[in-house]
Amino acid sequence: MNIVYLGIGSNQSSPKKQVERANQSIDSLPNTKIILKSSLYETDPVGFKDQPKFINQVICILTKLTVEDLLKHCQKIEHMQKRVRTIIDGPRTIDIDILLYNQEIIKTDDLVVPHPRMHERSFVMFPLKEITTTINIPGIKNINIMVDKLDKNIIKKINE
Ligand code: PH2
Ligand code: MG
Ligand code: MG
Repeated sequence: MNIVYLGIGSNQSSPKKQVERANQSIDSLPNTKIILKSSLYETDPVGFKDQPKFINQVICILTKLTVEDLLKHCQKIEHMQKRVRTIIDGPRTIDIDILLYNQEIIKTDDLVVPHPRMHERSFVMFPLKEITTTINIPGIKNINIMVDKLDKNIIKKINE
């Protein structure tokens, strides 16, 4: 079994529903179960700013899928939820990113894990901290010090 953290985001076509739908699809993947879910967060757009706020969540899954197969399944779910790729960092119905795959460092043409910008992003690190107390990101030292410097004011936990 592999222990994997996924970052989920949406800012189009009822974002909360899109995130919930992605959760259901991920939980239905072969040999895969969601074991931990963060709350949903409403977050200010990072990068390209002139777009709606996002709903973000981090989940932890146990899976027998290889990282390559998991990536293909995530892309298929994005496709099913009608994600259209226009501008970099632009609006999307759903984005599913592999943040961590065990403690492995993976660099291929299609995939870089750990996700290279995860430790700089409030919309990833605060939901992640909600579900794990002992975060280790291979290649990143002093993660707690880094997270303490991230801006908490650009994300808001949503009460269900
Ligand atoms: N994803 C991006 C770029 N900017 N900003 C927020 N708040 N949430 C995201 O999920 C997000 C983003 C690229 O994947
Ligand atoms: Mg992303
Ligand atoms: Mg992505």
